[in-house]
Amino acid sequence: MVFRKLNYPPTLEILEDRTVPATLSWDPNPGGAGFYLFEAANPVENGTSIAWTPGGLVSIGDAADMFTSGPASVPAGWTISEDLSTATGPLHADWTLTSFFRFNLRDEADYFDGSNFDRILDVMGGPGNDIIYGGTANDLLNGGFT
Ligand SMILES: [Ca+2]
Repeated sequence: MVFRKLNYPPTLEILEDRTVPATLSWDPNPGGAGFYLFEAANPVENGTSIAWTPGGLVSIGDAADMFTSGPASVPAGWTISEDLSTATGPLHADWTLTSFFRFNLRDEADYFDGSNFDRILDVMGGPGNDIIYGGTANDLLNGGFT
């Protein structure tokens, strides 16, 4: 075995932050009801809420799980607040009575409040000691699994 001396000093390369911000997207779900999908980042203790704005738009807030700004993180027609904590927009043009909002909160002890919302919620808490409040519609709430 031959060992060679390095011609350069070893260095440590700092990699970019691997935390993926939250995203919101519309899934047309061919053959079924279309739905919005909120995907939380890992590992984040979410404090997520959904409600109507006085102007009739849907507002999804999460101070812990920031949205990135830009067209890739929210559907067309939606906007993100300046502090990146809230996404606001209309129901999709293809929204039906059986359409819903799906939230994947993923790991950690998350908090979700949908108590001021009247459309179907499908909330998956994921691992962690989650607290989930549904709204007035026929929601599907899943406290989590490991
Ligand atoms: Ca969780």
